[in-house]
Amino acid sequence: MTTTIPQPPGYPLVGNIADVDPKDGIGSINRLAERYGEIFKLSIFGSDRYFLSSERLVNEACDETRFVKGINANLEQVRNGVGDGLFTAYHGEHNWAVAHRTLVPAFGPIGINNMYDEMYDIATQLVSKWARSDPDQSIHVTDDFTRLTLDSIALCAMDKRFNSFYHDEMHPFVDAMSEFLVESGARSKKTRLEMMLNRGPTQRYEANIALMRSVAQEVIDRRRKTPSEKKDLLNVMLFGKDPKTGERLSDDTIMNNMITFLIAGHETTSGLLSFTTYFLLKNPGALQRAQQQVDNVVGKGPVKFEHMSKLPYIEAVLKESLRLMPTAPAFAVQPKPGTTEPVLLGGEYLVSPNAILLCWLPKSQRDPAVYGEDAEEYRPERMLPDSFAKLPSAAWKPFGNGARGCIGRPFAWQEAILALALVLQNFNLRMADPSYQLKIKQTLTIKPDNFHIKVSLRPGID
Ligand code: MNH
Repeated sequence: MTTTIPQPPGYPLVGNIADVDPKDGIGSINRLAERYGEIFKLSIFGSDRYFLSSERLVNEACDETRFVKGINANLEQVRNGVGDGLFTAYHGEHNWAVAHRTLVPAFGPIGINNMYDEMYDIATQLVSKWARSDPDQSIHVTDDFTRLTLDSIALCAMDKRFNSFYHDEMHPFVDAMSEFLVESGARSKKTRLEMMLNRGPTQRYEANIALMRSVAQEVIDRRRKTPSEKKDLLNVMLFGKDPKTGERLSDDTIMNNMITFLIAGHETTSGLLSFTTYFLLKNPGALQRAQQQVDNVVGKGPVKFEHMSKLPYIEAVLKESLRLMPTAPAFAVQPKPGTTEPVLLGGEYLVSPNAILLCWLPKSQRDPAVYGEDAEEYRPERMLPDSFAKLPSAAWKPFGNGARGCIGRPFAWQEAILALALVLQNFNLRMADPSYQLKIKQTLTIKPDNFHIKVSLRPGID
């Protein structure tokens, strides 16, 4: 006996398109999950996607012997700019495997340790900017964290300084990149006819792609002309070899991955730091405990690489933020190639062999069966090492799964711990508007919308 998978009624041809509010995709899916339960189906223009909202179903979808990464309509469009880069490569694509094997060591412990000084350089730019702000000045938290994460990845990945803290306007690359991402999302919902009739957005889209690629090409050319000893990601890509096949990466692949790192490497971490700031201000007990730990472990001196592994409460605070607000809210899988029969999920649901399954983290990471009555509450204690280790394996998946999980996780983690430790060491924080109600800004990722704080230097810090 199988259970019918619920689906909202919808319309002929376009299917369930009206069930997702383009301005509030996350809210729409959450409400559908609340109404229909741990799995429901949406059909849009004839393609089916199933949303999984319980830990047990996500856990099954994470079985790499049965499911592989799915490239959904949105990622399919992102390929227009970054091709078979790591993030957008199809399962089994040769260039993915070559780039993955070549780059994995660069993102390992030694690689990330090597990047510490540059991350620190950028993080102190944020601290200096805030230190100079008037105590009554409102700081747009997300903008400054975006400056931080973008400048860090650009410096560490390819020795390029965007110097975002010195400009009100972002570098042209950044605008091109955000417009490219927004339009990729929009295109995934347009028909071919619409795109043909209205060429304007497509022309702009192509111009943005060209701009990103020319900035990347310049960086590559400059490095070829003036080689450096730096062990950054660019050198690894230019001179490294696939340990298995001995192949080198082509310029095209290098460009695809450089842009991929800039895209994948900044919005998500900026959102993480922004939500964490929000949650700490809403939970003064957690804020106090986090600041206390920084004071005890780091004191008033410089934050050093050695401190990174000695701040478990800071890590718990970050993990709990990613549980409630996973900044990449979903990842997609599909039955592995060659599957021809419907697939049984959870022992009761049948999904089609070409189905896209979306692991819907805003719900699966709040599954009351795992997190209990207070699943909706921000409680970093549950993320301290002992309790974290006891969570079922799919309870916390903000970095995706398995071979196609986030390669940048150690990078993001070091960057976030460092930035948060520096901020807490130096500042007391408060909401600019104490009645601020959390609103979410959605692009490919999520961030708090219009969230401002005020800061004051802590006594004894100058
Ligand atoms: Mn990241 C894949 C989340 C930071 C580069 N990242 C993924 C996936 C998730 C994810 C989820 C899996 C997507 C999928 O299955 O379709 N990433 C995050 C989060 C943060 C993050 C929540 C920060 C917080 N990511 C970073 C940083 C970088 C990066 C920083 C680069 C320096 N991520 C990647 C790349 C991939 C990826 C590259 C694709 C990996 C692969 O498929 O080989």
